[in-house]
Amino acid sequence: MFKLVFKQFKSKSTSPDLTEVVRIDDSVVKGIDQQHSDNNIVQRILFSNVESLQTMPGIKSPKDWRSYTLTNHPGIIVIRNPFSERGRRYWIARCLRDYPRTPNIVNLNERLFDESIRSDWWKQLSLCSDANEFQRIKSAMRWTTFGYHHNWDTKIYDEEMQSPFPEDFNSLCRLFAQALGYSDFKPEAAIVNYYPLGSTLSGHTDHSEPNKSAPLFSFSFGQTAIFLIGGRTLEEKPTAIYLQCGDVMIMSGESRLCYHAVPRIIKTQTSATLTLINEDVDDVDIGTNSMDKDLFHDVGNPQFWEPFSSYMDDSRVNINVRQVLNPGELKL
Ligand SMILES: O=C(O)CCC(=O)C(=O)O
Repeated sequence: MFKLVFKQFKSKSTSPDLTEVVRIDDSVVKGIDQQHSDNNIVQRILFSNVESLQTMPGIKSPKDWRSYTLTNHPGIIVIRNPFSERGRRYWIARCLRDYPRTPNIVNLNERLFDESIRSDWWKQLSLCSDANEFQRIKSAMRWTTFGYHHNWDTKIYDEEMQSPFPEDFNSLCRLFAQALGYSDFKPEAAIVNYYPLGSTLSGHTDHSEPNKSAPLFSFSFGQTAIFLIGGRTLEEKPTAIYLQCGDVMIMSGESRLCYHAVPRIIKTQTSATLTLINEDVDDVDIGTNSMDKDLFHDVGNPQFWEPFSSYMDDSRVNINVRQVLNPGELKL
């Protein structure tokens, strides 16, 4: 059943029927829970400890977050875009410019791309003046990993295969983990997935982590994904939901080991290159979160932001974060 639904959404020859795709939107905010034909209900939830949370620049106040669960998929939580426009731009720029650099690992094949591209993809893309080569380099980037690197062949994490986990992103993950009551959550492995329009991610479960009970955090930016969340086997019919720019999805509890996939990316927005003037960035205290203050400032500048905006015009970026070690363990 999972594969059939995946195929229907993926199909290039027909437009998929989107009527059953769950849209988590403001009708729920007005107090009406959404009910879908398969009895899936989207319910708004409130976190109890938001008052005490120390938030970060670029994130809305936790008391204004809009968070939802799906009754048919216990453990799935979606926080609808808790980022400001500047915040979204900051994390997009980190994912494009910084995270695909050495010592992080990228998918780019050494037979097709030379070392300069594999060690600093965005820089080489920015320097490239040939339109065909630009497109080749741009569309080839599909993932980068940091922290513990997932070995896609053996599906095993290795103590020797790690690169530093960025401090700012560590702070971001911990903020959301704390909001959900997972104050001991340690972000230890991250995959940034790059999805040009037309790309997909097929059905899988994430079970390589020795720690399978810590939640998985997923941050989506750019164009909208149709995301399928199924059950523990491929027999169960998945639910399709939209993951939109800025959404934070958490796979916790029962859903942590469920099948999921991205069969389609839908273009829903044109990136804006407007100057951001509504936040006084110079007064923002970046220090405690180790954020890149210059970057946080620069993303408000249209010239600086233009290449990022242009990339996101036909792409989606997703950062997927896991805890690898069990509580109390210091290494694998
Ligand atoms: O792009 C997404 O939303 C899902 C990514 C994912 O499932 C993964 O990286 O394992």
